[in-house]
Amino acid sequence: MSKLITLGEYVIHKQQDFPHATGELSQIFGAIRLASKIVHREINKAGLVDIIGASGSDNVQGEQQQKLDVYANEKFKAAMEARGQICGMASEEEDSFISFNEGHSKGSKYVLLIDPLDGSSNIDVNVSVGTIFSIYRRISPLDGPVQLEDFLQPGNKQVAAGYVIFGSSTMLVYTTGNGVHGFTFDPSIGVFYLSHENMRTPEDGKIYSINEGNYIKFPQGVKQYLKYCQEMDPETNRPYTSRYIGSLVSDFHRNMIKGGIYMYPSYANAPNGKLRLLYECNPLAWIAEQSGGKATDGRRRILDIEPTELHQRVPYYVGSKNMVEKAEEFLRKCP
Ligand code: AHM
Ligand code: MG
Repeated sequence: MSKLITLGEYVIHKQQDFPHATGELSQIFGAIRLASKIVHREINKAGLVDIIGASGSDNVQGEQQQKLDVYANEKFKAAMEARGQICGMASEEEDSFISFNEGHSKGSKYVLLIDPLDGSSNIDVNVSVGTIFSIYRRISPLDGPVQLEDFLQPGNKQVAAGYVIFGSSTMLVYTTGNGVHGFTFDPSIGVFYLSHENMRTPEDGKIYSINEGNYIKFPQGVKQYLKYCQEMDPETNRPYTSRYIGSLVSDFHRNMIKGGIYMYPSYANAPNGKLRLLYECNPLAWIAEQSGGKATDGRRRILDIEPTELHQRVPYYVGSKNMVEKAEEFLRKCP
């Protein structure tokens, strides 16, 4: 019989795995859990109430925000600020980082980086979206204000990372460096249950995910890798299957479970691609590695890239180890 364990219980139980176990991680997860439930509720009634549609304001990347982006950002911010374990937060929806360095957050050791609602343009058409988060230990002195350098740390310094997928069911998946664990939300009682302990991704896969509409602009190596994916070779299970939702968390989650590669390469007028290193690529790269997969920018390990700015973008290849290595091979030959 399966055991009934909640996310809250599991995090407390696993607290000893956390490098600096003082109970703070479970409180931070408490905040993430609460905000996720609120966002879940809002997303699920998006078709019923007049909340969907562009809010009219642009984010720092010049893209139109949906109302639920703003809503999710506000809820995560409020939940974090109320706890006091996070001294600052950087969000894809904010121009610069926010400091909570007042009152009970003064002297707290962690910063949060978050994409509060990734793929939000999908909400209007009832397609899955996700929240992606990442937690670092601050490096500036605890008695001073939180600094930009606290947020510009390479992904290999993350102490926790995860995502929430708002799909046919809502799931929260996280790692603290001891495997990847998934929890499924039961909305009737408001609880995340442990449903996927120690998630592993297959070393080989059959799915490739990329926006092929940009084909003409892709680097030569990517074009050749795509041709490789589409060629017939029963020995290597090719041709592969093409699947692209256009919602990173959903594409990533499916590929992690089934085996596959997600790619967002550089292209003609976007030398660094589209995805953001700090809010999207690093947390998912760590989860990929922790589940046995790989994440690179085509040459370098994503987690070793030293960030220089908050909203930095990076080409992204993530998923099953052998598939990512094969794509890299094509990129090396033909950058
Ligand atoms: P967003 O953060 O503005 O939502 O953009 C990120 C999203 C990802 O979820 C998705 O994989 C990608 O953008 C899709 O981009 P495109 O439409 O160019 O394929
Ligand atoms: Mg995003």
